[in-house]
Order: sequence, then C-alpha cells, then structure tokens
Amino acid sequence: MSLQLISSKAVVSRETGGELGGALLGTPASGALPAWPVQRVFAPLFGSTAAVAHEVWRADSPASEGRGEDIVWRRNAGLLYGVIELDEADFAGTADESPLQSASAEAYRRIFRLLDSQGLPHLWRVWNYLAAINLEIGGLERYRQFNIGRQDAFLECRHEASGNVPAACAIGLAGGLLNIAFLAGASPALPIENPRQVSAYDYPADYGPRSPTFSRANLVYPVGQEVLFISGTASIVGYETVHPGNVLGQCRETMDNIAAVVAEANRRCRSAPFRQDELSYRVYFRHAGDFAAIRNLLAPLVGGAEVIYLQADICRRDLLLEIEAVASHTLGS
Ligand code: 3EB
Repeated sequence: MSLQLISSKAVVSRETGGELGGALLGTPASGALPAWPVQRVFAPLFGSTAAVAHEVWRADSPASEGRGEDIVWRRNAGLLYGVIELDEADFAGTADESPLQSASAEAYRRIFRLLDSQGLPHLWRVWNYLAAINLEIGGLERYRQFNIGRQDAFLECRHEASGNVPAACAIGLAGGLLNIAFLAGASPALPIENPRQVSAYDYPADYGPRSPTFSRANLVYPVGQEVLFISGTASIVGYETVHPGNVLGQCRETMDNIAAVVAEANRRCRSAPFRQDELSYRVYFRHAGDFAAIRNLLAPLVGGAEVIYLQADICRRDLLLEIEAVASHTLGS
C-alpha cells in the first residue's frame, strides 16, 4: 500500500496508473484535466520551461472514488486524497461571521464528515489556498477569518485543535475559490513541532482571534513506509517574523527552521534519518523579482532535490517566502 509522490516540472503526459490525486501548479492557458482528483493552484510557476508542474500521489490499487458536496476524492484501503472547492459567494455570512469564515468552517466540516463516513479519520496533510489572503475586510485580515472558521470546524467535529493536528500550508492566490486538498489515512500521524518556534496553535492573540490549526510536520505511516510532511515554514522565530524586508535573511532562517524540524522528526523516526537534500520542496515567494536570489541561495542547500517555485502571497504581510517539503522512506519489516 505504498504512497509515492511523483513530482515533475512537466505537464502530465501519461497515466501511469494508481493515481490517488494530486496538484497541478501553474497558470496553463488551457489543457485537458486528469481523471484523478486534482487541486489546481493558479500561481505563476518559475524556474521551469513548462507552464505547469504536477505533484501526483500514487498508491497501490486505488479502490474507489466519489464526488459530492463539492469534494472529489479517491481512496484505497488505507489512504484518501480529496479536493474541496467552495465559492465564498454562496455563503451569506452574518454580522459576526464573514463569508470566508463560514465557507472555511463548512469546508472542514465536509472534510471531516467524508473521512468519518469512509472510516479514514486521520487528517495527515492539508493544502489550503484562498484569494487575497492579506486583504483586511470588516476589520479582520482574510487569513484570520479563515483561521476562525477552520478552528471552529475542528472543535465542532470533536477533533483536537492543538497537538495532534495536520501538517498544512495556507497560501494566497490572486483569485479563485477557497480550494483545499487533503490526504488522510487509517492510522494516526505523529505530530512534530519546532523547538525554535512557538507551536502555531499557541500563537498569541496579536496574530488573530484564533490560532492556526496545524503542526510543523507530521510523520505518517502508509504500510511499509514512513513519510515526513513538513508544513509551510517561514522566517518565524518564537512567534515573531524575523528579517522583515530581507528576503535572503528570511530564506536562510526558513531553511534553519526546516533543519530544526527535520532534526526533531529524526529523534522520532523509525527509518534512517531524513536529510535536507532528499526532500521535495515547494517554495512560495511574494515578489517575482526575488526568484533568482532565492534559487541561488537554496541551490547548495537542497542539493539535487526537486524544487517547485510559485509566486504567491504568504499569510503574514511581512513574510516574503514560505517553503514546504516532503520525503518518504521505506520501512524494513
Ligand atoms: C507560520 O509558520 C507561517 O495556517 O495552515 C504555515 C503553514 C503558515 C500553515 C496554516 C500557516 C499555515 O505561521 C504560516
């Protein structure tokens, strides 16, 4: 029941079988969509001659699939990948609840309902995308509105909102729907925190009325395998942004944070220690003009690893980039 990430800077050209689902990253003019559940991330792709990169999760014998309630999903015995897209315009909101907050809560409620009904209740990794993430509306930044809705749904659906929470990213795009992909499993994840950072679920109230619900990383266990998901990681030490206005300073600090998370994961991992040069990376950066400098700084740190670069907004105005990563090891019997 192995889970395999096929990451490539080429357009999906052939169906190889076993796809659970995955992401198409970039701004294609048009093009046929794959048959599997797909999260489309419309953000400019850099460092590639193709217009689109793909990240596809393959697993042994996907057994069933479904759609409904704006979710498309596919699963095998122990794994489920799904994508939900909601239009905020369909949510009225109230005096004390913005449409985005309502949509975010509803998206997570539907995800939890699906996972419960499919008997795969453990949310391992979530990819959150929303339009205009830094825009302040009604006195509250949209990322903070999203955080309220997300946490409400965790608590309402009797999932802990701290401790055992999924690895995640939350990224801003120019437009589009609230778009959330998720990978869930039959077995619980082992959450990993970063000793250099306050856990996001414990951020003080200056960062919003509700804390973000994610862990710094998760170790998860498809049969015979150990997968490390490192959440979106940024230039934050403690709970504060460091190196504001300095993209290279932020890039170095972010890689120091990833190194700390990897070290923490290695204290708990069952396979060989994970190394920074074996991870597959996704780098989101705010300003197109920063791309070359970021790539040059990262090149010696990531070795030959796959890196996908996307221009997008980060969830704090003073953050200039965010980096996430994943790696997989086989487990001996
Ligand atoms: C941070 O460390 C940067 O809200 O799901 C990173 C990863 C960030 C996930 C989320 C936010 C999220 O706070 C932002």
